[in-house]
Order: sequence, then structure tokens, then C-alpha cells
Amino acid sequence: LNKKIHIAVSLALYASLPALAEQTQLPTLVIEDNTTRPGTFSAAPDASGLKDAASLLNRVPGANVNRSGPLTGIAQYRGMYGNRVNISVDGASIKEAGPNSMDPPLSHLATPLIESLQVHRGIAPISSGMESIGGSMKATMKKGEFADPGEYTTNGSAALGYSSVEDGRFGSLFLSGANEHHKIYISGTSEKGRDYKFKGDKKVFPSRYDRDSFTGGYGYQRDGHEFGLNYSGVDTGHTGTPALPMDILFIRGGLANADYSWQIDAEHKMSAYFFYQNMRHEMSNFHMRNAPTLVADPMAGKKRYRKNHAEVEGGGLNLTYTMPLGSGDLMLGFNGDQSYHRSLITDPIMNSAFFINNFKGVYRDRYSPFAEWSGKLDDRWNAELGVRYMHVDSNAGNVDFNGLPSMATVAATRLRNQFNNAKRSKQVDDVDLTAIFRYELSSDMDIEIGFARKNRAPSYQERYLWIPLESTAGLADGRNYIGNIDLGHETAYQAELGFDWHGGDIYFAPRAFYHYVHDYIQGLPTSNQTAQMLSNGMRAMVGQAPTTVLEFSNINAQLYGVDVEAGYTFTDWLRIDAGLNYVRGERTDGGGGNLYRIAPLNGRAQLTFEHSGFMAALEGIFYARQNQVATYNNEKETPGYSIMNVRLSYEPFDGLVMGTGVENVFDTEHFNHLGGYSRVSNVTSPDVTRGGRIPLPGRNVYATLSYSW
Ligand SMILES: [Cu+2]
Repeated sequence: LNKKIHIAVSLALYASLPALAEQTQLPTLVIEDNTTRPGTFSAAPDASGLKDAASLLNRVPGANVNRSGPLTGIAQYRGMYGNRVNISVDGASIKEAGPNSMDPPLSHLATPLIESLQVHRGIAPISSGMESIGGSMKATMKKGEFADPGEYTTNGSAALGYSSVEDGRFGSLFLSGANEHHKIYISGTSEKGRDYKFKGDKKVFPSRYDRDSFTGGYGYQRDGHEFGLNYSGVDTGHTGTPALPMDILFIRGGLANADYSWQIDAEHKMSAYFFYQNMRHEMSNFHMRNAPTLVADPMAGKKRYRKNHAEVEGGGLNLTYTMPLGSGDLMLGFNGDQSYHRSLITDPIMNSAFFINNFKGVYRDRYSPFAEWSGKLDDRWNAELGVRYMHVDSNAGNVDFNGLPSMATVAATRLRNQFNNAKRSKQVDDVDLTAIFRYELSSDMDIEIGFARKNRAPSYQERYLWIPLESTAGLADGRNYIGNIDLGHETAYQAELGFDWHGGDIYFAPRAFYHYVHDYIQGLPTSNQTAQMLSNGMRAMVGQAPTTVLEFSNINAQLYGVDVEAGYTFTDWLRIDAGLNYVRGERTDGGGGNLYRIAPLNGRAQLTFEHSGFMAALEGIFYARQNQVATYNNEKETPGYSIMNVRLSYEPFDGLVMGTGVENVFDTEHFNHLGGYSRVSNVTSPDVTRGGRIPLPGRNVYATLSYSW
């Protein structure tokens, strides 16, 4: 089968996306003969006022979201999450400024400006990037189109939306002008909302959000050469992250990138890409919530104020050259990137002498050449074979602190000296391999079999967190962690079996997978008594019982499961689409146990009616109870739930779309297993108790209006 297939999906219409107008009429099977790999799932934004791009993942088979706040969604794919999932935004491997992943890569993207979010189902291609152990996702932002020869075009779109559950408002504007050779574009968005409600008028505090974004760019093409420059800026203001110990004061900064590609002839192509990123971020435990109260004399009754200033500077380079080889194409490439991190904790209210170098002088650099061949083996067999070498180099500077109480100072001094005297420069070298075969059983049925070896080097938090804190890239389990400089890197051995049946009115694509991960990184009770003592003391000062400090450690693990996408078209105007995800994550050494934060069995089904510009959809989402929980950090079980959403839209004339709908129609209270626990204390009569699971939003009535020209 030469035609490539992907599913483009959307909740409802998003008319601010003219390029996707054909695809955004709800889940549609799109047959394309572009470069998309079979099995790639592409989601487009919709009219329901989704706040962050990660929300789109809820419709992607195998994908889920670990949510710490309204704008803070960490991508999960088949039980792997955080930096195990390789995410590229317009080609850039965006780095997080926050040590607790308040700004994961997809969180910078205003949904109305996203052209598509692609997820490679199953084993991620070698060419999709470095450290794709948990899969690869690719977000593409709107950039306008070149005009046909001899013509000049201007395009634009504007959208407004309102959602009731958090009194949320958004607006977006995109403008582009182009001729055959040049194009320019500019866009802006603004989103704001208050604490969201659940079960009547109860509120999740703090969950308000505020984000503005801006994009501008230029493109040039002539005789097979294409060149582009782009800048994307984001300014996130006070935004709650109730599952973490602090909230976002701001995240500011931008991504600048340049790309060049040359179609040398019909069979040879080269591309070069460069990006630079600079973000500043502050968070605190007292601007949006109340700081914890100290209980021990002489400070009893006073508050423990904490503020954290974090920065990231990063950049990278991607080069590829594609040429024919045998019966297929060979891509040779190089990816490299660097990132520099620092994070400083202070108390600007009570104790100006206090500081902790949470992370200082930390860098993590990756260099990785790769080769990937894809092509036909015979009439029915297709193959994709890849190899990638990766070198990761990381280091951290000397750390210090000041202004801790005297008992804590003794312990912290010992930890600081241990860290500063250790050899912290670390190198990881390893090889990724993929072998993916597709067999065309019949004209409407393909089978895919894949094998891979994938690696991930430890994150900077996992190596260099020198003092017990919760800076854990968003694990949100409430535990203090300590890093382990000598951690080994993760190596996964992956196997995949998938069927893809796409008959006339029906599609059915189940996939099963098994991953064995050698040296999987997870917290285990530390044997560092100094760290444990310091943690106990710091917790006792605010009246909290001691918990075991977890040290990032290597274990062995396996993840396996099934995900399914399916649909049936009854008539031209009525169809049903459904998805089902199941994943199990287990430790295989040291007495077993379950992995942390694994989504329970979940699925969705949507019945869609579409006729002459009118669309109505009924969506049901269900999550089973999760009782296979991790014991090492006392993960809590979560009951199952189901939600019903109703969506309507109408396009009275070309380009104008009105959308409305009701989400969680029955306003029932339920909890997503990946949503974390509330870390917010000192609230008088709280609607969510500290330590309790954070409920999902209650009934939400939304309305959107968009026009594109
Ligand atoms: Cu933060």
C-alpha cells in the first residue's frame, strides 16, 4: 500500500484553522500520499477552548496527560512520561525552565495556533529525534502558505471563546501575506481563566491561569530552496499548579529558529535547522496560595515563604540528507542540542539571607548522528531500519545555601560538601536501533511488526538534586527526592505488533506492545541518613510527619498493553469513532510492584452527526478504577468514572463557525489518576483537602466564534 494513512481528529470545528477545515469536521480518516508514516496519529485543535496542547493527547491512542495545573500537562505515552517522551515543537527540542516541569514542552503552545500535533503510534522512528524511549510527538505551528505562481494572497483567522467552568476567555488572531516566493505571518493569543469549579460551586484552588503568546515569521522559497525564520514568545502569568508545592508567577521567554531545505532533485534532499531558546521562570508558595505555617519555636506561627527563580538557555542543530538507496530512501542525519539550567530558592519575605542553589551551573548536551532506511523489500513488505548513536554529556557546578536553622545547617553542609567533592561530569554513550516491518495482507489490511532498542540518559534532576526537595520534573507524589550522580542510563527493548484495517466504512487498528526497560529510573528509599534527617527536620518544622526520602535509582521494569482505534461510518452524515487504551507497568526486580502514575484502562467513543454545515457530537469518556498502584511512594488508588460531553457547531457560510457545547453534562465529581493530589494547605474550609486527589472540572458550557478568510 503506497498511500499513507493517518487519522486526523478533532472534537469539533476550529474555524481559525483554514488549512485544516477539511480535517476538523471531527474524526476523519484521511488518506494522504504525503510523507507521513503509516500509523501516525494527528490531532488538530478544536472549538472547546482547550487550554493547552497536551489536552489534545486525550484523543490520541495510547496517550494521556499527567496534569499538575491548567497549563501544565505532561505528555504520557503508554505509561512513559516526562523526558522519556521526545517532543519537538516546530523541530525544536524545547527545554523546561522549571525543575518541576511547570512548563513542559507542549505547555508553551496556545492551542488555536497549532496546525497539528502528531504522535507516532508504536515504536518512534529513529529520525524522530533523540531519547525517544517513550515515543515521539511533533507539534507544528501555523505558518501560512506560499501563494500560487503570479499570485498574491492574504489569509487570516480570528477566534474568540468562553468557557463557564472557570470563567475562561481566549482570543486569537493569525495573519499572513504571501506571494510565490515570500511569506510573512504574525499571530497573537490571550487566554485567562479563574479557579475552575466542580460539583456545583466547589473550586479547585489555585487553578486560575493567564497566558499570552506571540509568533512572527518569514519564509522564502525558490527553485527547490526553502528558508524560514520564526520567533515564538510566551508570557505566562500567575497560574496555579495545585499538584505541586508552588504556583507559577511567570514563565517568559521565547524560541527562535531558522530552517533551510533544498530539494536537490527528485530523489535528493537536504535540510538544516537551528534553534535557540531562552526562558525565565518564577514560582512561589505564597502569591497564589498560603505558605505553610511553622510550628516549632521560636518561629511558631510564622510562615515558611519560598520563591524559586529558574532559567534555561538551550539551542540545537538538526541536519539531514536524504538519497535513494536500493529500493528505498536513506536518510543520514545529525541532531545535537545543549541546555543550561539554574534554579535558586529564596525567601524574600521573612529571611533575605536564606537561599538554596537548587541547581547551579547545570548543563546537559547531546550529540547524535543517525541513519534511517525505509523502503520496499518486495511487493508486500515494507521496512524501516534505523540506527542512532548518542553521546550525552552533563555536569553541575558547586552548590551552596544559607540561612537554614542550625540543625538543618549541619545536615545541609554535609550534603553540600558531598556533592561539591564528587566527580559530577558524566558521559553516556549508547546506540538506538529500530527495525519495523509492514506487510500488506490485502488492499485494506496491513500488519506491522517492530523491534527496537532505545535509550535515555538520566535527567539533570535525577543526577544533580543534591538536597532533598520535590524538584522532580513534575512527579507530584509529595515526596522529597535526592539525586544520584552515578545513575545508569535507561535501555528499553521494545516489541510491537499492530493491525491496520481500513475498509470502506470501517477502520480498526489495534496495537499490542511489550517494553522491557533495563535500569529504569525510579525513586527508592535512600540510604543517605543525612538526607533523611534533613528532610524529617524540615517537614517537622511545618508540622508534617516524616516520609522516606526517595533517591533516584536504577531498577528493571516492563510495560505492556494494547491500544485500539476504531470507527464506523453509518451514512454520509453519521459516524462513530472510538479508542481504547490499556497499559500495565511493573517492576521486575526487587520483589516487583507497580510503576507510578500509570493510566488505568480508558476509552472514548463519539457519535457524530454532520449535515450541511451543522455538526452535533455526543462523546463518552470512561476511565476504569486504578488499583495497580506504586507502593514505594504510597500512590493512592483512584475510582473509575465516565463523562459525557455534547458538542454542536454550525457554519452558516464559508469561514464563519459558531461552536457550543456542554462538557461533563451531569456535573459529576471524578478524579483522574494522573491528576495528582492537592498540595495546598492553610485554606479555610477547602473544597479539596491537602493530600486528596484533585477533581476534574465540573459541568462546562462553552461557546466559540471563529472566522477565517
Ligand atoms: Cu516552577
